Amino acid sequence: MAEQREYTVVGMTCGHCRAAVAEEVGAVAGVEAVEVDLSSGALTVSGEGLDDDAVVAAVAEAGYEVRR
Ligand SMILES: [Cu+2]
Repeated sequence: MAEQREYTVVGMTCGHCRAAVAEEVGAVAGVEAVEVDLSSGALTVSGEGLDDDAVVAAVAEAGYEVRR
C-alpha cells in the first residue's frame, strides 16, 4: 500500500542541493515520488515499504542531513 512520509532536510542552499537530494532519495527502494521544498527543507517521499533509515542514508549520500 502506498504511503507518504515527511522529513526535514538541513543544509540545502540552492537548486543543485535540492536536485541532489531528489535524485538520491528517488533511487531508494520502494520510493515512487519525491518532493523537496528548498526554503523549508521539507522532503516528502511517497512509495511502498519505505525505510526511514534508507531515506536518511540517501540524504546523507547527497551531502545533507535529516533532522530527527
Ligand atoms: Cu546547493
